[in-house]
Amino acid sequence: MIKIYIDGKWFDREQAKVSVFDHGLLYGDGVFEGIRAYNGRIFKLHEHVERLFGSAKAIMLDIGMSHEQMEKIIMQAVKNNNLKDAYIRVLVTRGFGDLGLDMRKCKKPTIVVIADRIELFPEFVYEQGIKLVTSSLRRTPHQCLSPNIKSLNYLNNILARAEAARAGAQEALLLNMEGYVAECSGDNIFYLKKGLVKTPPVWAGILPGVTRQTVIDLLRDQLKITVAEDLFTVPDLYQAEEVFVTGTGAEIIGVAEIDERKIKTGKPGKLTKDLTRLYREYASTNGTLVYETNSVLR
Ligand code: PXG
Repeated sequence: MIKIYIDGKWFDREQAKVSVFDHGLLYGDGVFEGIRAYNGRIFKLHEHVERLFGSAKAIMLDIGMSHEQMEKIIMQAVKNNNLKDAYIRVLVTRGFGDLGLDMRKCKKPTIVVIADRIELFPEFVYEQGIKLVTSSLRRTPHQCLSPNIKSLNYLNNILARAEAARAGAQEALLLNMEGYVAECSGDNIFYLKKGLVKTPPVWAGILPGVTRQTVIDLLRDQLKITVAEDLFTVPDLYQAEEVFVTGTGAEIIGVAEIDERKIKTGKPGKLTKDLTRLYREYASTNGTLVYETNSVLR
């Protein structure tokens, strides 16, 4: 069965391979996106493709096709696999080069699109919430590789996540170099206190999450709740009424505990639950339609 797109061709899972001389593998030199399809609709396709091209531009990587062409390939990847609900991973690496750092040796990028079944978090995660642990690692500052770029260099995040896992937590909380809360290893973070929701601003050193922006919009437009993009500290989170994380895979997950401090009752709060429901409704009805008629088999 045709499955995975690599540089204009479709490969079976086992045959989908890239060169060991690809700078994506040698140096993490590339960018990526994680996108979801709900019920035959790709959620926030334009936003993800926009961010992909923005990340590529920032690292001087010419993807060599238009946004529209990339969107078509992503849609085709979902179609070719007959998926309705899907997780889509798009990678653009610097491509095949030599063993040196010089990007000029890489003549064309490697483009990979994988559409797969989505591994959903079990429902109890949404019911019970997750534990966070403040990481000893800091989010890479703008002075280094900008955290605004979704690059293939994820080792900082992976090590932070491993540290959290060793402490029995599901996510790691990363601070910026100034000690303000930035985000989690693969999710953005929000909290509620006294009717006001806060999340760190993009300039604090975070990935501008597509889910983050969707949640900000839903809070403001649908729930009429004030959202401030503002700096805050870890104790602000300990003392919050509700804390939740957002991401393409996670959607909205409540935080039960941070560094062994229970958030209020230690269960996801009302706003978190309302948002999870609202977000799912929105995501399953608002994406780019993949199929002409929206009735396909999984
Ligand atoms: N921050 C970081 C550092 C991320 O990697 C998000 C926030 C949320 O962004 P979106 O656009 O998805 O709302 C991400 C998401 C995973 C996983 O398995 C998550 C991401 C990438 C790869 C894997 O949790 N990125």
